Amino acid sequence: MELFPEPFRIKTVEPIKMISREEREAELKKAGYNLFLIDAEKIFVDLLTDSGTSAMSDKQWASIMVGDESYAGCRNFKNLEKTIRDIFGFKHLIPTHQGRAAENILFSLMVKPGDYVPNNTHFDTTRANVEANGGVAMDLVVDEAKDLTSQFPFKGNMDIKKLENFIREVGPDKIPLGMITITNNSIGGQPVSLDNIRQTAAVYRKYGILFFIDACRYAENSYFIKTREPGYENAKPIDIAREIFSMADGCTMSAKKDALVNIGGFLALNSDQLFEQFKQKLILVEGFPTYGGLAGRDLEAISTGLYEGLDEDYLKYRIAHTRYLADRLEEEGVPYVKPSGGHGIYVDAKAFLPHIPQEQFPGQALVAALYLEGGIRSVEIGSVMFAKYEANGKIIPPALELVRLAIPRRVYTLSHLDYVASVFGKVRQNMEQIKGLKFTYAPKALRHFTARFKPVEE
Ligand code: P70
Repeated sequence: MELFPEPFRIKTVEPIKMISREEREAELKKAGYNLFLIDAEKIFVDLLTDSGTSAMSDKQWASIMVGDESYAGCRNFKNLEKTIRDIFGFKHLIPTHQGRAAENILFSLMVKPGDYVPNNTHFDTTRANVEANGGVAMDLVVDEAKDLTSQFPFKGNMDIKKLENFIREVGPDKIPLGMITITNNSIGGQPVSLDNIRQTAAVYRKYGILFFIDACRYAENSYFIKTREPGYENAKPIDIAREIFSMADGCTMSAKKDALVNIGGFLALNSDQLFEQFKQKLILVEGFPTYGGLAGRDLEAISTGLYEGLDEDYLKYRIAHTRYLADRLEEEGVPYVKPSGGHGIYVDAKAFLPHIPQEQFPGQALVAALYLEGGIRSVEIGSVMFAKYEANGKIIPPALELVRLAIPRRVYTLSHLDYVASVFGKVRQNMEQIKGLKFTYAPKALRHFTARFKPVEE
């Protein structure tokens, strides 16, 4: 296995502490077996998300110090606008406090009841924002995505045939915009090929549909294109990114991922007319157009982070680091979505805990077990997050029941990852004792954030 050591050294450390098993057990019960409801100080290795959890560089912290906090016309906005034009090529920038605020502005102005929005796979906040405006969020990912063991290099791809059939079926006038999410988070952080983005763009263009990219992990996606797509092995990630976005009309971005900051996002686009509308909405819900939902210092840290996130040495380390955890889990006999993704490993909870039926949330049960055994925080991406229900209340479970181990950028060392793999080994030894869960409280939308559970037999 080729390892690529961290292309940085550590200048500041943040102590973490392991509490006792008894304390962890009490914390779990108190939180209703929902790890979102446990205090971060009670966690040892936090793999809940790679979003907003990056370690900023010395240069990014220096950027914070050159923040210009003028209400209007701060220099950091100009700088970020320049960066966005350089990397993404879009004319207009709408800075928001995070990705979902960009989604809110985009969909609330473009989607009306009865509309459809196609995507390879909508992320949950994207889906919720489409649905909140009366739209239908349609997922049209390739079939390879459903085969967890397939080594297909671009499992995140859009199924181009399904996309075109879908547009014909509902009619392009019912589709105010089409999207693609890079990388495809919900199915395992799997990349989309440049060829597939090109074909997706061509289909949208053919039917006169605006094309927006959900760009959260575009840098990791660019690196996968470089290493997996013939013809790009000598291209720089930044040039691949430029090529990707040259095919789109705009993008939504959560800067909390590949821009390596702890808060921030944006919407970027070419249309002057849409920009005018989005800008008015931005003023209403976020702030004046030259800071949006952020402070000047945040805008500057994003500018710096966008370039660092595209650095080839950084990306080589990032992808090798994630693959290291995959290889260690493989040694422990843990089934996960193959090939390993960009920002995390997605464990197949249905295969790992075959004695727990889907209606008893095997993913959530595994999340709880990993915390109890080793103080690890992960997140369920399965029935808790995505199940639908028949009118009589019967569950319609999603195809996949996954547990995501998201890896914060530049934060954990290889020995943290070794530790995570060893905890899986221990959980496996006592697997039969792990019980399924049932809801004691479940809100209607985005329920995974606040739901509560208890073990089934209680
Ligand atoms: C994650 C976070 C956010 C996200 C995304 C894509 C492809 C938009 C957004 C929204 C959310 C999360 C999930 C579970 C636990 C904690 C956090 N993804 N599009 O970790 O962006 O969060 O900035 O509003 O992945 O995957 P934002």
